Amino acid sequence: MSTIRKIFAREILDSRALPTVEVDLFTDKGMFRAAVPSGKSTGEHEAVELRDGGSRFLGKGVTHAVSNINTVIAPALIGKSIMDQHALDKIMCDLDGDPKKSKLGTNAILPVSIAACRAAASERGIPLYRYIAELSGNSTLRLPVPSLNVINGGKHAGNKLPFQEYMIAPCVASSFSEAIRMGAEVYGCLKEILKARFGLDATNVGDEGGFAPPVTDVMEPLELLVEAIEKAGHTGRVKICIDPAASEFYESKEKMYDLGFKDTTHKKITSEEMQMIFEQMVEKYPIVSLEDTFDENDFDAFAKLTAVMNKKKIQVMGDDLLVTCPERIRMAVEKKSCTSLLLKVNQIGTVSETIEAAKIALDAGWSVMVSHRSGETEDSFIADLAVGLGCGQIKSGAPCRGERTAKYNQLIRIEEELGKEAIFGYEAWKK
Ligand code: 2PG
Ligand code: MG
Repeated sequence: MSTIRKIFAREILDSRALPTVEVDLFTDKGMFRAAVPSGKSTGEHEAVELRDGGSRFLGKGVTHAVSNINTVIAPALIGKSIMDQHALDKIMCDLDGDPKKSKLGTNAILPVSIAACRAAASERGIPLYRYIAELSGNSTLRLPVPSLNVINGGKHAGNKLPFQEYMIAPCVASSFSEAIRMGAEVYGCLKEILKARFGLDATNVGDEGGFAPPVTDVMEPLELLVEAIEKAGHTGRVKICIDPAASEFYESKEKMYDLGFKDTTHKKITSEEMQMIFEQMVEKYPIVSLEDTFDENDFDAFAKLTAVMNKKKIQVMGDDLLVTCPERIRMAVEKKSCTSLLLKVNQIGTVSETIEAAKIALDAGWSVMVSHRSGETEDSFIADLAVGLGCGQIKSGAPCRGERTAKYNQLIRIEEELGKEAIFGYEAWKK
């Protein structure tokens, strides 16, 4: 049985020119590498990402997290069997001692956890997605429906659009590669529409590779998407998902949402008015998923929306609300706040806890969407994670920019490898 021989961490760059952590983990089978992503519209309750402060990298350095791996985690894990993911993750959680991982940092623990998972898959002689399926007790490997974020706003873009993500989901496709082709075609048509309407500047892209056109009205991107879907010839087959990331413009003192928060206009509305916007949106546009529609602490507002959307079979998804945290997911199940979990590995910090969070949601009859972060690396772990969990949904940004396509391209390879065994996630989505 192979044991961990060496662990070495270094500081590398993410897709926003900010430092992040990369780890090389060695066993008898060779070297296994992993890197961590980083969010911008982060949830208040997420596990802690350690940043150095000071002037280096404008305070964003990760040398403390790197040193925690090289001097604290590595000595504790060297010599341990690679085959017990749960035990390895537990050692790291115990070394930290804080459920939010504030001592070592989630950016120190997670890359080791992921690299160990890769090493174990290699030890077993099976692909990573199959090993993840084994770890999670899942027997159905499934290629996920991609949600491609093609119009960026909120904190991810330099335009005035308050809502963060407008995604296209090519649900009605026969395979993942067909879905990606359809998504890329809509993306190309959207680019032409934006260029004709607003000029070439409007085709600049935001953090997740989506366009950042000069629009302010939250409905306008939906019009543009419907037009682009039609132009590409995919009406009825490509649906829409949105993530307003509402906590980013919630004013807790006044209990109001400021749709003019990137502007000086300040257009403040109540939670009830937000709900009305979502109800109007789903009436008029082919929306299938609504994520983070309210403030991250307002379980009740989510529950009111869920009561309406569940009847229409539109998923209400918690991201900042749930932060991939078992306790918060259980609370949302009890309060009927959502019907879907957005699953982010670095919100919780280990592979074992990520799988546990997904299982709680799936056991409650919810759907699960595996997600990237707005700051990413070339690491494609989440592609294998989505297939291994068999959850049927993933979001990894636009079909543009290498750190986004790294995940989609890995899914194309997995689909090819699975051949006839490949199942596309649309069936799971419909349920
Ligand atoms: C989100 C994510 C990813 P961030 O809100 O869903 O798209 O953004 O990584 O900035 O939290
Ligand atoms: Mg979100």
